[in-house]
Amino acid sequence: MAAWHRQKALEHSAPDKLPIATNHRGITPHMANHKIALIGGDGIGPEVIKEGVKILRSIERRYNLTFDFQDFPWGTDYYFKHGEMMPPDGLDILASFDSIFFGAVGHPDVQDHITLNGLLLPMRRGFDQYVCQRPSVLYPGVASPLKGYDKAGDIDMMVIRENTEGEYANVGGLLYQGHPNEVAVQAGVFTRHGINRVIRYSFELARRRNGKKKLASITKSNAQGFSMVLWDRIFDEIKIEYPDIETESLLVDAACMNFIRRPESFDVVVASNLFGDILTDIGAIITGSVGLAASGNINPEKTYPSMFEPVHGSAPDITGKGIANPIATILSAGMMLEHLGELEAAQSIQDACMTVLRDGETVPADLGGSATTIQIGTAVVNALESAH
Ligand code: GGG
Repeated sequence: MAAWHRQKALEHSAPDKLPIATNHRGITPHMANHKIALIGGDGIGPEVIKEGVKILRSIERRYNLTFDFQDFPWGTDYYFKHGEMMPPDGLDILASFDSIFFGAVGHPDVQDHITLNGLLLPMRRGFDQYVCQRPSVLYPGVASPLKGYDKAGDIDMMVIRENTEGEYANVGGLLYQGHPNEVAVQAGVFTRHGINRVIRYSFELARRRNGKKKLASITKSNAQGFSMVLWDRIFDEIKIEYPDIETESLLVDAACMNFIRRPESFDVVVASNLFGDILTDIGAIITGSVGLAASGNINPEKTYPSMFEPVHGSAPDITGKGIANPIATILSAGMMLEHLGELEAAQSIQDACMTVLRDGETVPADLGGSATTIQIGTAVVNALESAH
């Protein structure tokens, strides 16, 4: 494995590295057992989660840990039967788990705001997962569509998306619905508390990451003269405490151009909920495919379970064809183990994915190959097992 990657692999989630496995219930078991809620969700979600579980079962055989998985059939099929995406006590049920391993939401027959607000966003908000951490890394054996970026690590950034408020706050309403004078009001909610904590988290990450010691803050404060001016002001206040971190503040349109024009100049990037979502799609495509983009929705204090999911959605166009790339989900499982304090096991998942990508024998459809979802999962298990 390339040296850059070994250095980088374990820097994703917990602000304080935990040498011993712990969970948000404060339990530090002798032989760690982690209670994991599985929500495959919609479309290709269940297909990729199945491969993630396959890798985690292999981890159990190699490390001193076990997983108690419990499957929850929530999502749009549940909505068709019950009129809601999950039961009313869904979050209470999930609260007793150490982590949530999630696939995707979205169905062609239901408006996306219903599925998103019925399942994914309640978890992010209800469990105060205010950090959405999304690596955008050019992995070995993967081609970037950008000219001149051809070596592993040529692009290597971590985007931190504020995950509980901002443009996703779901505050607003409709007036005179269906009439010619219909009005929609959608408010963005930006609090000093919310901005402060996600920016601080990002500075801390920039400080401990083996990167360029840089943090870029992305807003649109020329047009959003209240909320994003507050964000810029808080960023300027906090940066004084981190003289070792080089900073830049960019408008989101410039940031989009620069992700393509000079992606190597970014290290850690912090942005609002919506801007972080858009920027990480660019980050995914310049590093090969959204099929490789992992993410963690993190409650850093571990008061509640965190949730790990691929960046991609339910992909109805390829659902059931068995060709979805499960690597984003498998890498998300690695981020989950890191958050749970299982650092060695997390590293081995990361290493196994890199081996498969570098070897180039089992290539998923989104990277130009013809390997099936199951074949890719099996290749990662084989890589993991042959490394031990
Ligand atoms: N696995 C991610 C997923 O299902 N995404 C669906 C989606 O629409 N997400 C919107 C968002 O994360 O903002």
